[in-house]
Amino acid sequence: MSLSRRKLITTGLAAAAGATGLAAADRLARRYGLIPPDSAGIYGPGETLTYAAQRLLASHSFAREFPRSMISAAPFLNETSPLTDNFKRQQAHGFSDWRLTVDGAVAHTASFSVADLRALGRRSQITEIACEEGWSYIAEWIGTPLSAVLRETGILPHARYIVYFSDQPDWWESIDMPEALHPQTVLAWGMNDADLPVGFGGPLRMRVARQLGYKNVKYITRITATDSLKPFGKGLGSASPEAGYAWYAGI
Ligand SMILES: Nc1nc2c(c(=O)[nH]1)N[C@H]1C(S)=C(S)[C@@H](COP(=O)(O)O)O[C@H]1N2
Ligand SMILES: [Mo]
Repeated sequence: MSLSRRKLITTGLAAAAGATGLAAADRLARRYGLIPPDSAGIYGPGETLTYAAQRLLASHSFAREFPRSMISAAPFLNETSPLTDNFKRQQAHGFSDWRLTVDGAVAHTASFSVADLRALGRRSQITEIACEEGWSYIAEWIGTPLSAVLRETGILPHARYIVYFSDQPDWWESIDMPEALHPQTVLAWGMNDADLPVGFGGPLRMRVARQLGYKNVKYITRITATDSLKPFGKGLGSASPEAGYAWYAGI
């Protein structure tokens, strides 16, 4: 989309929201296919406006990267749900049996060990992760770009979202293809020049640098490409809208 066209639509969205309310913005966003999967609830029109405006204005933007001197000394260890028995078994084997399954709208289903992923590609970036509850920290994340994994499996033209699942059954999220293919979206296996600690999601964590903490699911075991989020959970795109948080959590 050209910049002038993007500007026109964005201006239209803002004007529509101001003049006739969010419903008009919603109709406009709908016409351009900028509808997030959680658009039907009470906050739906607001979510649509945020997502549509962000996608039009900032789809080529990068999360801020920091100098090494700004890495947080002792980042707060967020409490997570209990680790499963399966996880503890794998941990006892140094995660050598950990597998990431990639399936759905891909040219061929595949399964990767963490070593396989390391061999596929590496990106390191110093970024800030922020929880919706207010705290944040800066760390270096090292991982394989999700785009490199999807290049390996091939991705079918109708794929619109990547859904990703944790070994912790309550944790799953999804992102759209622009976010999935963004260079700062990585499957992280390292942090601050060491293996990613279990407390921070090791052995494998989705690091979506441009979105809030909860999109950064820990203990990733499966990703699936899909044209629709309706079949997953309550059909709202991820666990977060089911709990009252926005599916699109851009920062
Ligand atoms: N599997 C799993 N992933 C998760 C969580 C969790 O409890 N389990 N918490 C999420 C939330 S709400 C935040 S803010 C970040 C916290 O990341 P941190 O522990 O690196 O600070 O992880 C996210 N990913
Ligand atoms: Mo969070």
